[in-house]
Amino acid sequence: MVSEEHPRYRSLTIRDKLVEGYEKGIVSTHGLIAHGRGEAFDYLLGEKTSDTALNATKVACAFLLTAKRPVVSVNGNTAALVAEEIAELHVITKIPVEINLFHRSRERIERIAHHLQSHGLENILTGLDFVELLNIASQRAKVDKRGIYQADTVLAPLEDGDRALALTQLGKIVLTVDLNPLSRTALTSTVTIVDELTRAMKNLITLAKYFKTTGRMNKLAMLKTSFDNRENLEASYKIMLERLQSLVS
Ligand code: PTJ
Repeated sequence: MVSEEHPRYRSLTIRDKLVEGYEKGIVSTHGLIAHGRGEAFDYLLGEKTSDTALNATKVACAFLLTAKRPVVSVNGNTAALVAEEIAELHVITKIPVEINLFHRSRERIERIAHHLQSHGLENILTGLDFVELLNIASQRAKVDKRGIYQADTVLAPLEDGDRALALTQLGKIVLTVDLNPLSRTALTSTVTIVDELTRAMKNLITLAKYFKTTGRMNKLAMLKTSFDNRENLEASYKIMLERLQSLVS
């Protein structure tokens, strides 16, 4: 157990969650490596949510709440880190949740489904009844017939570049959370939240609750049209560069 007094308590707690997920067969070995890459970028962000990221989260929330057929796509890392938040978002928005894996196996799908169920999530789309999308060269091509296949908007945190591109080519709105503003996923998605997943999901939930309960849904259309993903990415990149410069000067 890490002490709360430890200066890197939050970061170490997140690592603990991933390791636990790995030991339960939810997170892939590759997922641990992917997290390490994310951590390096988060270090440059100062391990906090920037205004730029919060703005992107607002816009992603606008797309999710105004979509006709939205879906949340969950992989191993996402299930391990934010199962509780995924379940809470589902309670607030009723958006279906689909398991979609890069390193796909029936066993991992079942373990992730069980993990999500243990956080209260029901009616999970497992992707076992799937359609194979032709423009994706990985196991991620297998999408649930009732989920991503029919969706107009997909929230896919920690996505890989191929699928982000393929989904946008199919005319879908792709919303992602990725700490690396230079990744192909970040560059090809409709909205990229450059923030750590656990922070981004908490903000997304707060915003979804706000828009749902205050009846400010009329603001959502404007949020969507005034957003430029490239500009937002450049702003995140600049925050990281400035922090690097301040560390070396
Ligand atoms: O569970 P599976 O089989 O579907 O596999 C999931 C992984 C994450 C292994 C797979 O999607 C993958 O290989 O992803 P990539 O291509 O490594 O991309 C992951 C991206 O997420 C990288 O750009 C990381 O910087 C970023 N990232 C990692 N951890 C976090 C993160 N972004 C936000 N929050 C994090 N905690």
